[in-house]
Amino acid sequence: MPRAFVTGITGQDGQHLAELLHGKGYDVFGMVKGQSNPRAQQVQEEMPFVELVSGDLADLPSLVAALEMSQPDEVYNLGAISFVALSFSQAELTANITGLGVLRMLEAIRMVGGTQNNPVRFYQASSSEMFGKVRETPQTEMTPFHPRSPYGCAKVFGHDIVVNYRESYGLHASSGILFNHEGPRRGIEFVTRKVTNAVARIKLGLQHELVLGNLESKRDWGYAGDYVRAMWMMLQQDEPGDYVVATGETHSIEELVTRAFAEVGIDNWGDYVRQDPKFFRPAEVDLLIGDASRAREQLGWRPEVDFGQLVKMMVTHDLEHEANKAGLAVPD
Ligand code: GDR
Repeated sequence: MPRAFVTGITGQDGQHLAELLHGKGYDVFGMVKGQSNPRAQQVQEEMPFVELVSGDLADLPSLVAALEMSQPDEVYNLGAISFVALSFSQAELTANITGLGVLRMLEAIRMVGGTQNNPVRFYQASSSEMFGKVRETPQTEMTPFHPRSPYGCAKVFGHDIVVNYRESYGLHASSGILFNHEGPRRGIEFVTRKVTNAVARIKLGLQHELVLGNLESKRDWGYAGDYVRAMWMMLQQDEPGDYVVATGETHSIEELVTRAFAEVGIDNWGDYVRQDPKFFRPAEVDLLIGDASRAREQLGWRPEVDFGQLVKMMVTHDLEHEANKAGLAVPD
């Protein structure tokens, strides 16, 4: 059985990836940090097949020990401080975990490394946030980076160090430059889930207002379940490389809000939505649209869920979830 080691197992992508790998017959090891981490317990209940291993991206010896224990064929580094807004107030922590954490993971792989005939393969979760103030549209693997947040800067370092270790030490190390990817497992702090959850609660009469930041910003949103497939595909290639993973479509926050409310039959969404400058960011990225031609042609990857299906999936999930929690019937 192949063995995979995943950091960020408690996050949205970690869970989707663990399910995918388990379905393919992998032994899945998930790294969790801290003492009695409540999210670790949740992962264990929802995905009992995952073997949890303790470790922290801030602590190289713990990464070495985790790899020695799990002896993986593939390592997926999904762990990060991933909320862009938070990175402005915790910039140093973000640089340490999201940036230097990648370097530590690569060093741990060099130390433990697998066998010469079967070296460990590495996946790094790079991000469209690296493009920031975009130099061209749509963005490809060749588009220069101009990050607009401490998070984006840390991801650029992570991306560059993967390229450097690949070129310096011949590691099978690949990066997926993933554009926004969402789903019912998305954290409530991200705009899609914040919106779909609020829409469900407003429909159920549990909430009366949705307070947002910039309604004009635009994103290329896909479904997380589709995107983890691309991660796995990258590590099955003979040669490592970098791939943009995106839908090639962009939508504004306003369009997202309109669609989500329409799903529950509310057209006058303006009556429920208020903007508050506290949700605006000190700097915003420009128009993000990804060109995933390379992933399509070399990996044979294609997204299966489009924007409309994604919003519907998330609203439907949140309606059921919130109704169950409150002991209410799910509206038709
Ligand atoms: P993003 O995701 O920063 O693109 O990073 P997020 O959903 O947080 O923001 C998307 C856009 O929505 C605007 N916005 C709001 N955002 C939040 N969170 N809350 C609000 O109330 C709100 N109102 C408007 C933001 O200004 C922004 O323009 C995500 C993360 O998953 C990263 O880790 C990942 O690398 C990138 O996607 C690709």
